[in-house]
Amino acid sequence: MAKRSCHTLRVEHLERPLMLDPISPRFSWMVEHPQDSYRLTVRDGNGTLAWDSGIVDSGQTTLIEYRGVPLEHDADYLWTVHSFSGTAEHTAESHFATAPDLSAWEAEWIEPAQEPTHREQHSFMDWIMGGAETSPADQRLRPAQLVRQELHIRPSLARARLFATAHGVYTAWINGQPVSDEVLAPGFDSYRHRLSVQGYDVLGMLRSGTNTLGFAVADGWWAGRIGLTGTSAQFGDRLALTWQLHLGFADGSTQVITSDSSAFSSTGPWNYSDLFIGESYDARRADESWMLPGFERPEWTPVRLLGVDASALVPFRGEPVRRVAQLPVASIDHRADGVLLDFGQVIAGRLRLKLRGQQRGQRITIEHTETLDAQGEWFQNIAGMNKEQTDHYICAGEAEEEWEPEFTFHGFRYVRVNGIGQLDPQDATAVVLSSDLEQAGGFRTSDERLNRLHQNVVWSQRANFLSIPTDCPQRERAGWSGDIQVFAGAAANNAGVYTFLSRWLENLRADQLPDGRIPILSPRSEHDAQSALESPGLGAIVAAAGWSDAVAILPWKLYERYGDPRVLEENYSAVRRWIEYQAAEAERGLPRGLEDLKLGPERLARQRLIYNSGPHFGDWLTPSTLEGDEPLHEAMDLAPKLTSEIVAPMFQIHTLDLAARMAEVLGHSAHAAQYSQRAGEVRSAFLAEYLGEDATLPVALQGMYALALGLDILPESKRLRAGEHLAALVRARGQRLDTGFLSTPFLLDALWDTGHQDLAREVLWQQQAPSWLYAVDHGATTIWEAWDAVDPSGQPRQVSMNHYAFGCVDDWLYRKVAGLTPMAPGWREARIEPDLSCGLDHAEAWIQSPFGRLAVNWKLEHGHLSVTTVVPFGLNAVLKLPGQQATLAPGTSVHHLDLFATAQ
Ligand code: RAM
Repeated sequence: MAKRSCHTLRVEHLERPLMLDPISPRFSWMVEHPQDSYRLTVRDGNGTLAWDSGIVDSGQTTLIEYRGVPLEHDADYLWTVHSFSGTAEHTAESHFATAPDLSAWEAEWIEPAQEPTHREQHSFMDWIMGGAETSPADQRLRPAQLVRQELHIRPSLARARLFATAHGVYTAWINGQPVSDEVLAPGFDSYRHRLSVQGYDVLGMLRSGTNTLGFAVADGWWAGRIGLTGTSAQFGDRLALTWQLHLGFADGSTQVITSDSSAFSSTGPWNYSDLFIGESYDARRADESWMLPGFERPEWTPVRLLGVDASALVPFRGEPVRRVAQLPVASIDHRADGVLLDFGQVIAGRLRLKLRGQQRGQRITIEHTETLDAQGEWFQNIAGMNKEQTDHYICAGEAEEEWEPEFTFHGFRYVRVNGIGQLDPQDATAVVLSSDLEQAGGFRTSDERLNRLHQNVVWSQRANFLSIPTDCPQRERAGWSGDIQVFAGAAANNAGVYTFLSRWLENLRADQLPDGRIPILSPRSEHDAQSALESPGLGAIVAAAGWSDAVAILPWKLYERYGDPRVLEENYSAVRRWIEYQAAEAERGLPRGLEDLKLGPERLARQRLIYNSGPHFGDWLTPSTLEGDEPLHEAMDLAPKLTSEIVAPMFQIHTLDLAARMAEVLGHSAHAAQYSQRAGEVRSAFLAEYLGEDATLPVALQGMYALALGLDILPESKRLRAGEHLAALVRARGQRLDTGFLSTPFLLDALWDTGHQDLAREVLWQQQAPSWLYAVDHGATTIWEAWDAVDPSGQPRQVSMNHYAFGCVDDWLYRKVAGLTPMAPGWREARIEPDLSCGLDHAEAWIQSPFGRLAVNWKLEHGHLSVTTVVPFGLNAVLKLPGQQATLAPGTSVHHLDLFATAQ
């Protein structure tokens, strides 16, 4: 394939976006030549020039801001880049479209005739006590709704955009054809504040004359069972839709058709459809003629009009959920308890089934689970509290029929099908659902276990980047801020996450409380808020150290990886408010042990600076705290009790440090100075209160030292000694890690940076639990929530098998094992320094940087090292090998080194 000299054209990080905010978008492209200057032009749909940058003497290829005439809403643009290199000119062009002006939304909300969904209010305590009683699915669930409206279209249509959203999740069709390949639109948002509107190009689907716009809408995140407690109707208990069709004609005229009183609704083939519980579909009632013009049935009822309300509407930003892969059956077993299918991989998705010659009315039941038990028998690792994960299909009785659920998904590797008789494995496919992000990295080595570990991370990322970043795709599917905060670095290596995470941050900010608290999860419903008020213990937590700090950590990570300061700008004031909340809490509260003591004025002053009170998750799930005989829910309390007082101030300091850096980048130098000063003061107070003479911390856990080192809390003079304490703790556990959620991302670096490189390698290669390779050796295909989710005999526990948090180690694999490290924001500078003593003969990795592909491939053979690197134009890379350092030219380079010679 010929090399394209100018390629990967993006606007606001997206290729050809359709719903762009028309305010000063930024353009980026990639080049295969040294660029001396560029020229950008933007033309509107009529070919009129909206902006001509003129020739700009600059090598810049990323995030160049639009400076033309104000862009229109709901308009199409063509943009062209001319990139000059010497006497050569390279050009490329692309398109983008802007979102309609949602403040001028004129369509009514329409509500299908429906019974409101059954409200179940389960509490955190119900969950702790082993699950609330739930009745059978068909008693508590209701059908999805169909809505149809006929449209009369004039001839000479030249442009057609459908904009739509729902209370619920929807699929739309025009004349029987789906308007897009999106799944579960409009996605999950903090609906009270934000509801995403999708835009679809539907020109090719409409014809002049009568057309039918059809929708199916189901409970989804809006009204269905979601979250840890599986409570229903957390945002509303009724389904509704609103949409506008914007038409442009050849003569230049335009027309807007909206959802209105001419729409009719009915139930269709779905008995019920719930995001968590599953779907029940009666194919005998499937009749696609409702999607076509001319359909009339007396049982269809007019919709109810609810008026216009655009207050929460926002243009959808980012990549929608799609069917991103399909997996064939890896093995099949016809057993007495049903046909057992193994897809060989834990995923989030659903089953597509082809059925042949089934009797009309035959009921097929499809159950899902992530693991079998040690004997290979059916085992539900997540059960109770509306987590059935079971679909039902009632056959139409045709010679051949095919079904895939529409409005649900499951976390699974194994499926048990009942009611089917013989099943040909060719007839079953696992459909993988995920937000459709670009793959942006790869990693491979000469060791299959490490490769599997990396693949496990990628799969957990795929399964949990589903509309929002979630903890797990079966039990909670909640946007836990701590989980994504620790995983963001790894995530950004594997996929283009900028827009996906920026959109989630919009939700997080929308959910910020008036007092500045950033919630532990987002989207956060009224039910979440209410149950925190009513719960004891951990259930009462609203904001927490290391979780809430995601509001600062995530933007900073994104800035580091993508070099885009806008994410800092967007989140800066939310960070400031969170910092003020922490300061106020520090002032108000003392840790439990000090409450009754009479503190001298100096200590009191120090304590008043440190955010070290209140309930937190602390270094959540620290392994040694879970080893006692207590029931799990009590044991889970231990890490928070032991570690919160130290962990919370460390994150307070870290967030102050980040705020100072954010302020610096954003040009708020007075703030930057204030925040560094405050960080210094809190740091000194913390060290005076908690750091012992010999660099000890009051809690002898690996995580405390890993955090103190990783978050740069300690003075330089104490770092090495603290590193020794950490190393001693690691050795005392037999070279096994004993870190929780918050500290795990820092453990290997903390050891490495304080001179314990061999120990870091041993922890990485460790095979006894807790360790990463233990899971790999025990058949994991995703990252587990608990290090010992499967015991040495193969018996699984009732925990999530698909939790990406501990997959944060993937960042280490890219940075240290392969050696790709970003050194300046947006990979403008990179260091390539593989760990040649990591125990491998070969490792390779690539990253899609904002400038293009950066890659390394190193091989060791009999002491001879060869390193091949690929560096894109615009990125400055240095290769560091034992005893030498080289600045790399753009393109491919090969370096050879005789390591025996270097060692002498
Ligand atoms: C669990 C979630 C998540 C974690 C919280 C504290 O229930 O699965 O991973 O962030 O608790």
